[in-house]
Amino acid sequence: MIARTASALTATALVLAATAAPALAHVQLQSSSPKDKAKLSKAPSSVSLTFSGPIRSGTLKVTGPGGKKVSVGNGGRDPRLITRLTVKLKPGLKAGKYTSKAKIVAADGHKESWTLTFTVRT
Ligand SMILES: [Cu+2]
Repeated sequence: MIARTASALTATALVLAATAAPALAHVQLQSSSPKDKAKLSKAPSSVSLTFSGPIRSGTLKVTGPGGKKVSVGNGGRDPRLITRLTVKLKPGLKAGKYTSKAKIVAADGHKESWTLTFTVRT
């Protein structure tokens, strides 16, 4: 009985491992707020990137006109959502182009990075 259960579990584990393998490929960026290359009439108060899978950790830095850093701290994984990286922005962003640089360590241990932009028109 125990042996049968064990082999059934092993078979299940093998099937799960085989089907899970593609899902464990590098995480993809699924969405972001603001969207990449967005043109906004109102300055956002935060930037977040949502991935196709869980992340272990990450940093998110946003710079604006003149290369000035406008994000508060280094950002990090959203405490409420393990697939999201987020950072708050300083209030009152001026008009101009902003660049968000994200670096993450995915749950599979792989390091990935993304660069997105948005423009504030005020
Ligand atoms: Cu990976």
